[in-house]
Amino acid sequence: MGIIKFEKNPIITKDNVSFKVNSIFNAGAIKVGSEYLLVCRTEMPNGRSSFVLARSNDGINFNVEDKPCLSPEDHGDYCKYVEWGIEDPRITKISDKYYLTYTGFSKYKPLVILAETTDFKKFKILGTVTEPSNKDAVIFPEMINNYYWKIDRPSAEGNSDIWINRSKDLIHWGGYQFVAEKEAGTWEANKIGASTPPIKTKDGWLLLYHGVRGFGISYLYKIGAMLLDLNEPWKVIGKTKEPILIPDLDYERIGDVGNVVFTNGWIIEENGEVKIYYSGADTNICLATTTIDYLLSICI
Ligand code: BMA
Repeated sequence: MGIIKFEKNPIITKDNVSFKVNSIFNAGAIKVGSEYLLVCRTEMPNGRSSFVLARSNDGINFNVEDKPCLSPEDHGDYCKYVEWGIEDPRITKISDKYYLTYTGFSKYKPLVILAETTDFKKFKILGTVTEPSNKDAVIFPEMINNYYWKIDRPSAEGNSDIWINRSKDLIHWGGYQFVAEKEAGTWEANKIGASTPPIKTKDGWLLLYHGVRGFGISYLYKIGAMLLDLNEPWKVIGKTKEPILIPDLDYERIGDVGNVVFTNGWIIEENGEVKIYYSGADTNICLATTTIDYLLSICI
């Protein structure tokens, strides 16, 4: 079946937001009962981002709430690490709680913040879970070998590769291991990073990732998929040979940052259908659909 971009994309733009924003994009996604929730990044007119919740009964038509659900000033002791904004939330459900990992941006450079919620109204800020410079963090939905696992993307002296680490309590992390690096001379030649939280399949942990290549005077952001070993999740057992989503339509090419498709949220339906919520040109929220079977077939 491939990957199908929804014909009426984008599904959310700033016209759907009742308060003043510069843009709405890069949403974390989760289904709670029969309701689809997106925690969307809104860049405010001053250029700093907050999160706003959007709700839907069909995964396509969303209502954006009339005020942000989480803002930099809600971060108590951690405010100084998010002074320039909070960005790109990923959502993982573990037992009865929802965990958000997102970028805190400040003069200290990007790092990862962890927050928990049960209702998407009140958020408990659990704190910083990386040092700078690090972003693109996703948490696995269950323990593996008695540990929680987190993938992130430290930037080390020009390297921007995917690493994994583990924790007993989601707060203290260690056991850092390398997972995947960018591939020279390809669509992911400059940087890669995890996009969506991994989901468990019969063949391994499946996740989407983004690859970046400098091209002329700009960067092209595209999306691929990879498969990690079920018991040793630092081992890549499959990876798409080509990107699965590329910026080739006007709403992906034209905007605040042109030629970008970026995702940090997907929803897997019980029948194996996959809804990928992605953003075009850092300016809107779009939908693409596929299936787990198709993604597995192109990873292996
Ligand atoms: C990344 C992040 C994303 C953004 C992407 C493309 O580094 O900052 O928020 O969507 O760049 O500009």
